[in-house]
Amino acid sequence: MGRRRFTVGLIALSLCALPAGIARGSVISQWTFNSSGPDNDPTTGTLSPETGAGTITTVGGVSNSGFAQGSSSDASPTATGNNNSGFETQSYPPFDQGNKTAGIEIAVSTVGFQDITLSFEHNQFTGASALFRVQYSTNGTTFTDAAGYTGSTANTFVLRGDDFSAIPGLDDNPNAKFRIVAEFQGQVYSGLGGNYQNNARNRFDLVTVSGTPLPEPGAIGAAMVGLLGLGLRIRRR
Ligand SMILES: [Ca+2]
Ligand SMILES: [Ca+2]
Repeated sequence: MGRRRFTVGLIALSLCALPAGIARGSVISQWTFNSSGPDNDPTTGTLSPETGAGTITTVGGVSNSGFAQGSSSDASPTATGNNNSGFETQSYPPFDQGNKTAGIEIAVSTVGFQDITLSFEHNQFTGASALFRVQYSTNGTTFTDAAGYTGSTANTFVLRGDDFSAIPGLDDNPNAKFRIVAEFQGQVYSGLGGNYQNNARNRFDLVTVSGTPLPEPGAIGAAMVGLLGLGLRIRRR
């Protein structure tokens, strides 16, 4: 292959690859809760995201109960050894009060992304509310119900989440927030087993907000200039 043909081919290949790369969903922010400096101790962890930026806080009177063994699905390098943490919460309200108010809140700017998804692993302990509800907010203050789910097995991490690609208000939004809250349908306790215990724990791991990068005309132009420059450098060799 001649040098010029190689150069043109390289540029064409790169340009072809660009839209596919932009169309691929990617992680905006992810919490593994693992200590960033592995210490072989799951009871020490962090509420700082391992990837991206954002905050996780408890809401509705729920207490932060620290960190404990995380999900076996956590494949992060920081989970190696015995450093795989999950985030534990308790002190949920009585089942006839505070419906869909208590749980955790996740704030992540989705600026530059569309087709937002939230996924997480949830371990509901015996005595915890079986029902939980995902909620989202486009303004950071008012929340709208999204997917609900009912746990059936206590003390086991289960993958949960929702797809917000039909909610354009969450796209490219610095105020995007999500909540995962206990739901008491009809103010009746629906539990995983035994009696409701507001001190029953709910543990979370791998809280992940993903999206599809928005195509930026300026960035594509800059990429093209860069690729042309690369082609010229190769030609000069
Ligand atoms: Ca973890
Ligand atoms: Ca640790």
